[in-house]
Amino acid sequence: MSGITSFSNAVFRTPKPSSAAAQPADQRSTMATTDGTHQDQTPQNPDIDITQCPIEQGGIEHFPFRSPVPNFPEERKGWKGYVEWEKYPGKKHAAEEILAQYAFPGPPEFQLVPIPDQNPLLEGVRWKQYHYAMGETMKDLPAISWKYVLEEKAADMIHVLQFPYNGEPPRSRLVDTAITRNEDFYVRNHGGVPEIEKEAYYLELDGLVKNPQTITLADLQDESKFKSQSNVVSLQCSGTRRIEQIHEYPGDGDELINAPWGEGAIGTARWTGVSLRTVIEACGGFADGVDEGDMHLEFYGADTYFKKGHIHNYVVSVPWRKAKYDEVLLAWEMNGKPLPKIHGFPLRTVVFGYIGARSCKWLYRIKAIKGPSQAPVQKKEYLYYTPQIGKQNAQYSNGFSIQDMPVSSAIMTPLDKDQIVHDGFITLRGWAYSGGGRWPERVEVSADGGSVWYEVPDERVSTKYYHAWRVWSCEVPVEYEGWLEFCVRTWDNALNTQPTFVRSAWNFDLHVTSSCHRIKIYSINRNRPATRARLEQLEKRGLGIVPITRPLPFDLETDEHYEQIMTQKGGRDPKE
Ligand SMILES: Nc1nc2c(c(=O)[nH]1)N[C@H]1C(S)=C(S)[C@@H](COP(=O)(O)O)O[C@H]1N2
Ligand SMILES: [Mo]
Repeated sequence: MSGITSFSNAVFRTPKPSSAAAQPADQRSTMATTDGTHQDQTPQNPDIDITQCPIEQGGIEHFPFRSPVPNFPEERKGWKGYVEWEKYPGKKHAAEEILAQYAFPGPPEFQLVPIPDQNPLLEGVRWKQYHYAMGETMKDLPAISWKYVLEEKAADMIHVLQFPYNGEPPRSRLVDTAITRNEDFYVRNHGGVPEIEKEAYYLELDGLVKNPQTITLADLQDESKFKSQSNVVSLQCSGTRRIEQIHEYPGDGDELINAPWGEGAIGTARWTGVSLRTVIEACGGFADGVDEGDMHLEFYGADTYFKKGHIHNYVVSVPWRKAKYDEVLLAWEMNGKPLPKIHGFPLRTVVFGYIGARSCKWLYRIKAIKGPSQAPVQKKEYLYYTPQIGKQNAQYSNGFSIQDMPVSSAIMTPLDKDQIVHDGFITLRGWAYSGGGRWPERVEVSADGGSVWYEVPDERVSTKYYHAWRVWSCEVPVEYEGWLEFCVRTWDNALNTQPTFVRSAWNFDLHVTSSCHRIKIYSINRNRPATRARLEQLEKRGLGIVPITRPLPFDLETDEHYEQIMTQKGGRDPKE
């Protein structure tokens, strides 16, 4: 090899459960073992006693608690499940030392192998165990959080992850109404649900404001102190429709894989609260000498978030530039009702037109800071990489930070792979949304994969708002039969539209799947004589035509008919 050291190409193939053991040892550690369990990947310090965590299930009864059981006290009376980490570096450190003594299971592989067909789809074993490991004040959070799912969410939610809870409603119901019912609104949690008593609630305002202060909920709700504001606003998780990227081109298997969302991680509500601007003004504005243009407002959520062996409260920020125009609400009401516990009771931020991640739930503190938050959710997550960036070269600084959501849409009925008997028209229903104060102007659907587009008539698209989606429905002419690819694309008022294919907008962290949403539909057109005859034949026998995968239990035609056609055709074979 002419004196040059040659490196053989390292090839990593999709693991098949039965072939896992045949992989070289260094690769085996990153994948599923034959019994379906997963090996730990956390490097361990050999000098300390490593407590092996059971990895098959997340039940507390199997957890190897340390003795004595740790106790990180709650910060405030009447705030169950709120442990303050950000103010106490020593406490963070102590908690992280405990975490390091466990061999937690690594993230499961659910991209190169299928996501299990069950509900909840994923359990979140390691997340439960991180919470158990923290002892007294946090060990019950997985159970408490699940209790609120059962109490506050619709019984038929698709539980994408049991803990931390991530769930989306059934597709059809989500677009029945332009305003989403609270029990159907998707939930995206990074930790457990804190239980905060309304009377015990207060909000801290500090950092670079002129007069730091604390404000109670009663103060915020007092019209003589703060004028309330109410807006229809959509929240969309930047992971919405991630499953399309996972299916076609898998990406980062970090905690993002715990939110393998379909098209339902979006919802719209009328939120009521006060504008963040008025609250900053009540603090006398920013401190002297501060350049308003640099300012961000950092939001602290009372839940606990574990990341790469570290422990945090949920912290994000938005620029003052956004808050200044009354586009950030401190909300206590969702559709005329107090915020559900799981949606941030008693107070959350609602940031209009931005990714859901900035709308901080269980808000306990707002700190005025220079520039964006350095907390991991803001700095290290919700980054958008180019397709050339991945595990091999990703850095926090070479992705951009996602704020405004782009224009996007989805077909919610029918569902992918549905087989539909129709009379020349198929009804599609869905949502269309654009962030950043833009709104869907035109929704277009196609029954042929995107060559011919039909405009959804304006009267079939719901009311427009600056900061909310529009739900739509449309009858599409469908002459052809067999598998057809239906798709939707939306134009917003700034003339933006959607990338054509998933691949056009693939990114390693699998965020913002904004490409045209595509579904495959099997079309059975009753207007066609042969189809009508076959349907009648089936009906006489009390049979249906779907699923098309089930074979017909009778001969496809009579021998007489076959002979007649063959005679017409001059036989099967040529004469000469
Ligand atoms: N405190 C806190 N706020 C949070 C989160 C969280 O885990 N903790 N998740 C964020 C994300 S990623 C989204 S998409 C929205 C979801 O809001 P919802 O659960 O009320 O629908 O909340 C955001 N606010
Ligand atoms: Mo999100």
